[in-house]
Amino acid sequence: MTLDEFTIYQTRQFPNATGELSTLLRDIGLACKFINKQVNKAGLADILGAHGAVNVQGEEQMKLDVYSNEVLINVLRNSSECAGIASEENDHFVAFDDIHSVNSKYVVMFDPLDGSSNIDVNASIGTIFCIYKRKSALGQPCTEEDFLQKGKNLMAAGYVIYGSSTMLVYATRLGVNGFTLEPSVGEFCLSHKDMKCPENGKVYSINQGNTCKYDDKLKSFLEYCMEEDKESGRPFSHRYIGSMVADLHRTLIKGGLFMYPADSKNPNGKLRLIYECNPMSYIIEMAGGIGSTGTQPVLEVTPTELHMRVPIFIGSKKMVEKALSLIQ
Ligand code: AHM
Ligand code: MG
Repeated sequence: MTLDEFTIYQTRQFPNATGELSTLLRDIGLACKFINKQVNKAGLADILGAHGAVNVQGEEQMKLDVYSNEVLINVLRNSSECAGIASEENDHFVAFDDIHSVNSKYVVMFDPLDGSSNIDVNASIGTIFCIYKRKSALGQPCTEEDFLQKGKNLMAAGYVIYGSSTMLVYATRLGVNGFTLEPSVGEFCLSHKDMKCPENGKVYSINQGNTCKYDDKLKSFLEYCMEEDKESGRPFSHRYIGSMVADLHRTLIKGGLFMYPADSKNPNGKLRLIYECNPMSYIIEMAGGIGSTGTQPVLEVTPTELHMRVPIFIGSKKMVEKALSLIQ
């Protein structure tokens, strides 16, 4: 079943559903297929002309994250279902002001190419996105309040991982499903139905090089992760790719705990609430896991500005609960 067929099948279960969300998901999937094509060619940049160079048409070649941002914006601008976007790459949100867009119900937020520093070493990277129903009145361009909503209001969230294969994983209240790109026909096909994050896990994921900047409670939780305990299977394994999509894709499938905490230099951590933490928390929570800032559920945080950052502890329910009990 393709992504399109699956979303239409889901829509049919609800007599009042209009299919607008399905259309949006298809458009995001389309943009990600363009991005995927460029990501696959990334290693050829030096052969085809380094980024920043001028190509045969005389156009300057764009860096991949800038390219990904533009593709998503252009595809969504042409979508009949998107009133506006906010992107990690842009300082401000973009309200589409054509006649179709001002009457569209949804706004989309995204991080077009998360973990882009990993491109140079051929490690997995990803696109993260989420969709809200706008709060402002239809018929007008969308406004900032449409983007500053709590994560718990999300209609859908997802990511695309550009890895050994390319996969789109998306969540709605009906559950989480994964689609693998079949490159020869260019379709995302259902490969991981009704994904669940294992209740427990044995892998913790954090930039442990920052330990000197962590507070004592977090340091003692990390010591707990490294202590021997046969019953719980500790010491746990430590895995950290430095690409949130890749680290959380593993966590969703195999279980585990991913953390980007506050530290003495960054009191709110590094990761952005509306482009990274909210969508990932929504996906993990719809799969049965937990996403927390350490003091409250990520999905309960009221965003005060578009690029706000929050600390995050996310993954298997039992591992997050254990971490919270030791750090709070
Ligand atoms: P980016 O949005 O600039 O790519 O940064 C986000 C990335 C995440 O994918 C990853 O979890 C984190 O930054 C890694 O940061 P660090 O290198 O500080 O561990
Ligand atoms: Mg990012």
